[in-house]
Amino acid sequence: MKVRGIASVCRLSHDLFCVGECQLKQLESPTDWLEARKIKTRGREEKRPENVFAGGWTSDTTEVQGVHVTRISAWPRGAEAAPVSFALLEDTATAQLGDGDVEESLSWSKSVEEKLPFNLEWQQSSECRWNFYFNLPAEAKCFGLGERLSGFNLRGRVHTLFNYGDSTHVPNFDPMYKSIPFLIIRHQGRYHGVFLDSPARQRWSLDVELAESASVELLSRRGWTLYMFSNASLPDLLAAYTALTGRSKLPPTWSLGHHQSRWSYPDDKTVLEVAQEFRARKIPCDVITLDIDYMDEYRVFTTSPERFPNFRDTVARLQDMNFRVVTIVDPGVKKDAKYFVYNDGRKHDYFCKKADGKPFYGKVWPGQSVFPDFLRQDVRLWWAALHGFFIENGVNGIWNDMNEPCLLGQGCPLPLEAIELPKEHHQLFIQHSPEGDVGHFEVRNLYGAQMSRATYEGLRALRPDERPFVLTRSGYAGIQRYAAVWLGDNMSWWEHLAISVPMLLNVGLSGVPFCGVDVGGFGDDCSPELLARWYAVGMFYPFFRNHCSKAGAEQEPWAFSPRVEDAIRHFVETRYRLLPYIRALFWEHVRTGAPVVRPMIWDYPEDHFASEIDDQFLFGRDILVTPVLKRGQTERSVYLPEGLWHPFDGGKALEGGRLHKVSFQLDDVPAFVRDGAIIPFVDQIQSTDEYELTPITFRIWGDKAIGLYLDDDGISFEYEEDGYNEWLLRWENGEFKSDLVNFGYIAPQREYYFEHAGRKERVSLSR
Ligand code: MIG
Repeated sequence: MKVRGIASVCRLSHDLFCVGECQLKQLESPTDWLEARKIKTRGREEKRPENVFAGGWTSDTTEVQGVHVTRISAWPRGAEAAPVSFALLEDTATAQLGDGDVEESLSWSKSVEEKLPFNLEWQQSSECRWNFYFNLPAEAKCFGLGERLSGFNLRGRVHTLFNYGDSTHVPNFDPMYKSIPFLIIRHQGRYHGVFLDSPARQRWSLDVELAESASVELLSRRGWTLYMFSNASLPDLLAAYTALTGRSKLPPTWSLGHHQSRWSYPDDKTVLEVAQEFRARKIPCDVITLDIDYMDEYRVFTTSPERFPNFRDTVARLQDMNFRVVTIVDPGVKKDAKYFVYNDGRKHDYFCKKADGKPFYGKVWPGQSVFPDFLRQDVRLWWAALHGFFIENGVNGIWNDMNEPCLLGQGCPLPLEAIELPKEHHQLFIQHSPEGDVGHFEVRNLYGAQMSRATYEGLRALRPDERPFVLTRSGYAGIQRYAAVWLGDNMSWWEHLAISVPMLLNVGLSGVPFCGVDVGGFGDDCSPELLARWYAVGMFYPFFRNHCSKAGAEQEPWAFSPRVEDAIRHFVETRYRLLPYIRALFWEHVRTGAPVVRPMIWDYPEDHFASEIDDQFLFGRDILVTPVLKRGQTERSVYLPEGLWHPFDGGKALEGGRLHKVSFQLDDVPAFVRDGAIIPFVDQIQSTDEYELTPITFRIWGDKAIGLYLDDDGISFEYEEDGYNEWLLRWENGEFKSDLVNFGYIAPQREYYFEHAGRKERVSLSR
């Protein structure tokens, strides 16, 4: 076997990229790139390429949250260390606007471990390519890796991590909007994690050849750091990973409500009508989202003088109806000599330039546009400050889109079959990393995350007493510190309803708790049945938003028949009634890094049968969601783990540890409650503005039960300074008891009740 030498490699990359960055060779998408790759690698699968590594490396270990972690950093010849990480809490490059984010430094001790778990080995096989190899025993399963268009177990295919936005999510579509290079391996009931911290393109091949082996190919001329977490329980592994990469703050309570969006409501009149419709029909809702058409010809930080002439007034009128407003902000800044953002950014040299020093222009909604270099602290500060525009107009939250960044009419900027990293001048543009200038592809996976970071830090500085709400499409490891995520342009297809479950499970296991997909589907036309069934799942998405593309048929909750509207109302109402429970789930994330939607193995690790299931999920410990995911289906088989499970909407409890055939009508909440749970329900409200004064009932399932009730102001950061209340709830011998755990928040008075088997009584919580 002949190993490709550096010279021929350069020729290959020259062939691929010599046409200039605007015409980079593009695949006829969707291409089965595996086929393409086989041609390029034929004869190479068997034997590893030669190791040309001549740089430096270190290895050390520590314990993070009780989990053993081995860290390896490597860098090529000529460099002095691996690049500064943007994923880690500790290192997060340069100064912060608000500190308090930085956890205590870990202490690492030098070690050269003989052998890493799964016999993990690494090498460098060309000046721009690193390889990692590890064993993947037949029985092992793989999870995590962020946003993957895949069932729960990621084995058996290749996963490319190179942020890319394409709206056709067909089954063989590979690189998605986000890249989170954290893989979880379940082996013999224990969990191991591999986190390869590099924002350059990675390709994880998870035993495609069925040879019990896996590999990662990283295309980079810089170094990297790899963390190997070994032999933990799944919750401990997440605690450790999120101790390194950070956790989400508690979201503002309003952001946990129901969001309504549309690309785009054309003008202020329509937006106000939609809002009024929610109130008139009594379908709870908290947020109206404004997509790109609220802007003045897609210029970011402006509003349309024709369609939203009194923007501040419109926002205020929505707020008078107890709505919040979230506006979209894209990274592309219109090239327009009369536009202040363009001029100001140009004056300060904030936009990315090509390798020859000339400005980089890319086509997005406003036409030719320039792109801020969000890796730079000064650029982030500038971008942060621009959000003063939204604050002045009363806008509540920001939605970051197109931040891979995505250029219109362009395919993936690095062809899928490329096995070399092109030279800087073929990497779209140059960015300024802490180590100096680098080609964009070296750091591409950071672009969206650093934009959302700028946004988050801007909102936090501009409105210090409020928890920011930022939603992003693109992201990298650690994105949970700055933003909630949605999974981009799905379709109004049953297949995309079904796949949302494993996709969100893997996003959650990648450290990002606040996630969802467009309810009803983004592209194509939704049907009445699909919309109702989608709401039945969506009410359990941590981020719960109905959103739809320009071309799609209307899919507001009332778009179809009264029957469908009634079903949806029931689901949305139930979502709102569960708010105290949902808030506690985010508390749990803050404390332990746990996701909000969890695979069944989270709580039933010994249950081998449960480890395969990805059409059901746990919504916290007490609720098992078992949705109907197929057209025309009214019955499905449900696997209940050990114990007794109560149908959510009432009825006879079922015994766990086996399969059941269960029927779910269009308006049934497809879920079960664990026997032994106490779940706080708030009385029906239409908006979270009514939350804090509304009575709460602790609903009890079973003869012996426990639960948790947490309260805080739902908006400020006081909870970080002890400004919250917490009770442990118990039900024993027909008696309800509450034990105060913490009291630091003076809450407005409200009434509390418990309810058990039809008996409802008022209670007062212990002080
Ligand atoms: O090129 O802003 O994924 O949610 O509605 C499409 C318009 C740009 C893509 C987002 C979608 C949004 C749309 N955007």
